[in-house]
Amino acid sequence: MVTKSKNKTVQWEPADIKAELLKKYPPKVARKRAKQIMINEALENETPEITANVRTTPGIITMRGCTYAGCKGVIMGPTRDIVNLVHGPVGCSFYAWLTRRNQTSPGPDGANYMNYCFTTDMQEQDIIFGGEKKLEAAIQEAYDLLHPKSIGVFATCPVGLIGDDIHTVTANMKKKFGDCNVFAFSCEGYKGVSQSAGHHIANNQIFKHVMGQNDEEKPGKYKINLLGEYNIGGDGFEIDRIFKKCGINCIATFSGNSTYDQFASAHTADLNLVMCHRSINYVADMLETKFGIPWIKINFIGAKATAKSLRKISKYFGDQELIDKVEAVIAEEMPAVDVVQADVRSRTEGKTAMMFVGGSRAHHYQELFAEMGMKTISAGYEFGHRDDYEGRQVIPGLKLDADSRNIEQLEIEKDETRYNPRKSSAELEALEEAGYKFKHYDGLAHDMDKGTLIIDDLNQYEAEKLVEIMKPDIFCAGIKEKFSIQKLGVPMKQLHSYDSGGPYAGFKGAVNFYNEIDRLVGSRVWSYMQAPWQKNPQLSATYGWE
Ligand code: CFM
Repeated sequence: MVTKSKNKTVQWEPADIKAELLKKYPPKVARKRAKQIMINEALENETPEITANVRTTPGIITMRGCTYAGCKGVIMGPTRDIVNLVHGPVGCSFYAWLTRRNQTSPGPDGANYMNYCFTTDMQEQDIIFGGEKKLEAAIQEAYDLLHPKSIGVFATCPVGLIGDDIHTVTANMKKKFGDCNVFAFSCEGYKGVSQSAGHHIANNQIFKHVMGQNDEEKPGKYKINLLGEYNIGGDGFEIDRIFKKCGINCIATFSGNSTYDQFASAHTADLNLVMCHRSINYVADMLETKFGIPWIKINFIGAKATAKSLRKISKYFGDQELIDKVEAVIAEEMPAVDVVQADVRSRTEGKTAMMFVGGSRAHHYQELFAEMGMKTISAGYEFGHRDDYEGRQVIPGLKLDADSRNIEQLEIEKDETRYNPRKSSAELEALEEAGYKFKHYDGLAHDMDKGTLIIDDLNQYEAEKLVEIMKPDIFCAGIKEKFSIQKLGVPMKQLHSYDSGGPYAGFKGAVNFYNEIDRLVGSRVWSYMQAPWQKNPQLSATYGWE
């Protein structure tokens, strides 16, 4: 394949690159990694299989985080009025506190505990004699100080190792208080192979302990929940702005800018929108089984994707008033987007991008780059599962290994009194016949070109190799990768934290993104990264084993 950008023509064959990435590994590791590096090719009507959601080989510097990070940081971090109490050493507590850029706007009650770091500060003596008493005292202290609606307790690795019974402690405290929902998460860092297990543990507990607690009808005609949107860099604020303009009522967001009451009322919505498929798709399934709420996949990253998603929502409700309103909003928002898009495109057209982010973003952001005329030549997830790569049709055939068995699968049944199908089966069928897709996600491979490289759980070594060989115009990942990539002379954009930028969702977000990427790929600063002695070495040497 040949990729062209303004100043260079790079020739590469995907199979050669794959071989080069694997060359340095011992044979056993190379065999395993080979299955996680997929050359995207259109087989007859199907996507080639990739190995995903498996343990990282020890010794490899993975980009992944731990299960506790996925539970405490990702899913529960953005909710402002549940006290997040970490049972564990202060390092784990502090690290997971405000390190992810989810924003919030405290409501009229002002309850916002996100600015506090709550921890039991476990010491050696607690590890030896047990930490349950200390945990009980910490819950009591948080309750006395703040009188929150709810307290969530998070287990770090030592808690699981010594066997503290956090669920009994929290159940007792809940009973004692009477007006505070106290519950716990067994989300020890080692519990799964990545953050993904932590998402599942968090979502299961919210489903069991909070959802369905408030039956009060919420006002509004078009009631939705937004699942898998975490308000990073204010993305959720932009999406909320658009919803409000269209007259769409968001009952609960999981979990950007959310509150306890939103979760408790989520079962009163009439449609679930799934944004980040990886972190929450099973919750949409559970809400459908228990309460009868259908779900669709949407994406608000990219202006076109936003318009498409809004049209999907209005089509579901089928009300002409909403359909017209959505069209009017799109017509009003798009011109400003188009102006900036046309301008930056004159400079960004034909440039190349790589993106390796935890889950959905490595897929969603390809839309924004495509709007700028940029091509994604390689992408992958830190912890996506096969369905995130290949599409949901592979789910029934997924093999359950020991690690996935470790994560509780809830058996959900229809709620006896509150199950209420939002559409009759005839209505659902009519929509499907008109091309509407429920519970549908094609995955990342489907949207990538033939010959691109899709790599699961990319590591530090492979990232550098890939950049050296393919020389993309921009590389997107996280803080751990940022500086090593910049040192290779390639601009780097963080797609987890947005490098303090954002929002990038919705219409206004798209404009922000175009402008920032334009500046990054157009900057010459990274070409000055080579020090004089690297260009003209006066001494050269090799290692003894080379
Ligand atoms: Fe979903 Fe996320 Fe992502 Fe994710 Fe994450 Fe994130 Fe992410 Mo960082 S929930 S999978 S666990 S879209 S924190 S907001 S950016 S790795 S790609």
